[in-house]
Amino acid sequence: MKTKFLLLMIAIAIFSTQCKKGNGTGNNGGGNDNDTITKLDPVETDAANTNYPPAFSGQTRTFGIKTYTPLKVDILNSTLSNPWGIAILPDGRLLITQKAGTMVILSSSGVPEHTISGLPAVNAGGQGGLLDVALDPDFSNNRMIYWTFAQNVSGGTLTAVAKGRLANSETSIESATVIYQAMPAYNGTLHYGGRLLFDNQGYLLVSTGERSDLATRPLAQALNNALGKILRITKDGQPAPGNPFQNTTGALPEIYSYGHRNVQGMALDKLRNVLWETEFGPLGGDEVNMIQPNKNYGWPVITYGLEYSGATIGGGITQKAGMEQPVYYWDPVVSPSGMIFYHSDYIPEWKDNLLIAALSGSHIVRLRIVNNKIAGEERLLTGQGQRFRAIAQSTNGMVYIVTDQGRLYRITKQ
Ligand SMILES: [Ca+2]
Repeated sequence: MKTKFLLLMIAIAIFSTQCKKGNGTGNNGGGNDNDTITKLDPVETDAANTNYPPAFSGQTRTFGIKTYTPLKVDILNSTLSNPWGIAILPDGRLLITQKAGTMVILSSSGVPEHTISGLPAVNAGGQGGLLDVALDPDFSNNRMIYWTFAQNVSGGTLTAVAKGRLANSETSIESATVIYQAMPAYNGTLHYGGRLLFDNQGYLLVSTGERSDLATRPLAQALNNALGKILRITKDGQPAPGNPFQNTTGALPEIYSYGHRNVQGMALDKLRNVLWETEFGPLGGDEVNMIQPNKNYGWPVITYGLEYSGATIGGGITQKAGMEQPVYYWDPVVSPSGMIFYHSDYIPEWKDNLLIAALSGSHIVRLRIVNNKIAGEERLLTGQGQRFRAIAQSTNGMVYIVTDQGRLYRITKQ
């Protein structure tokens, strides 16, 4: 009898372990054969713009998922002016960039405290302006911050990276210095990319765009320029050690990956050291990519989108040897902007998921990841009528979001 009881307990223990594995919320690494999540209808119900077939099952319009944790959504502030990027200070307050060229500091409950002006001049036309901001990994000691912006230079504009020290008064940046310029300049105000974050080695990852026009598009495929790339640089703007093309003749040594259109979302899965990226497609074909150094992400040779006229792009192909497939794509587009890889246990259902701020989609995308594929999509904050621009997570797992209309949202648990 005792033996039977013991065996039963062991069986329960094993079953319990298996269930935990099967319910893995993110699980980039291990297997996940017991996928017990409730699979709903795909969230997208509108007609696609193209009839391109996906490269694999689940690459677009995966099944829908739902968050069951009761959430509380607060609008903490409605007076921001075209906010673009968010960094959360070590004390939980928010440092937010505004497109026209200022930063603001708000309390963790959204009360404005300081406005920071006097930054190097930005070109705020079109999609330009003051873009993203990132804190130095050693910010608590050195108060250094890094930001991206559209800069006027000879020959047009470009995506630039600057750094400086946040003054103790929190009303200015001391010793502001431009550390990197993504060349060549171009006379236009579209597709600057501009997302900025630190990798696990303490180097800056910077995204750029290909400046949109037919004339500049092919530069995304060439390694002799910084357009349509993800770049990896030191805090002084130099190519980071270990970059993939540092020994390639004619290639810029700061290039990390290439063949991108307009990358406005980057997020690091710090635990597994995986870089996730979103980029805007044309008519259809917004992408989520898992970025590996030296890889070619295809634009403008392969794409799941069309020209806005409806014409095909390039040869009208979606796959080519030597070019990476997006992990996921949207048609019609949602305009994916800022993104986080949600690390916290605070909202357990979201752990190891991607949360993406969608502009034209007017919602927050939640993507569940299983074995480096997307397995489940949810739309959050629908019906708000907002263009969601940037998203950040506090160390305790609360989520902050800003919109083009000037709102600051916070998501907590009820
Ligand atoms: Ca691509």
